[in-house]
This record gives sequence, C-alpha cells and structure tokens, in this order.
Amino acid sequence: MDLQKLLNLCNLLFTDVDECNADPCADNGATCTDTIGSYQCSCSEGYHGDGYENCFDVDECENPDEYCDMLATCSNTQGSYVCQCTQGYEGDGATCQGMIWTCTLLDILCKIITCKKMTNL
Ligand SMILES: [Ca+2]
Repeated sequence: MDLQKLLNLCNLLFTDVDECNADPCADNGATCTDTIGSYQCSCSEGYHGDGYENCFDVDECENPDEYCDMLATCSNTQGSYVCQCTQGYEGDGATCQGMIWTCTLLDILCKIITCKKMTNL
C-alpha cells in the first residue's frame, strides 16, 4: 500500500460517520452494518430482499416439510414461523411423536379384554 492510499484510508477512518444512525435500510426486517465511508443493508433471518429498499417475510409454510414435522401444522409469522403438532401428537413441532397410536392400541387391547370378559360371562 503506498503512502497516498494509507493517508486516504486514515482520512476515511477519522471522518467516517455511522450512516446506520439515520436508519437508511428497508423498514421491515433489515439490518444495517456501518462500513468505512459507507454502509451495508441486508435482510435479517426470516426475510428476503435487497435490504435497502425492501425485505419481505419468508413464508416458511409454503414448504412446511422443510421446517415442520409432517405431523405438525405450520403457521407463518412475520420473520419467523410456528410449528405445532396436530391434535393427538406431541413434540416441539419440528418433531412430533404419535401418542394417538399408543392410546388407540391400548383402547383396542382394552376392548378385546372387555369382550373376552363379556363372552366368558
Ligand atoms: Ca415467516
């Protein structure tokens, strides 16, 4: 690096302003990063777009299998999403376990035992 470039860089360092203070990025879901002599905008996680003019919510529920268990329902929210196990299943939504099968199997066994008892009478 020659002396002139070094002087220019020093000048930029001492005169740099934080453009992010003026909130120059997109209104919805954007993150501003101050750089020497400029700034960069990018969309936060859960949003897509150029970050400068716009950031749009990612609708994760368009492809729910990527985010939720197939036994869960997906609800899109601004910047995120919610997976909830369908009724009869339990878990965090990313994975759901089938409690209903265990209960149904137990019910069937109980009915068979009850039927046997009734036929014995
Ligand atoms: Ca979303």
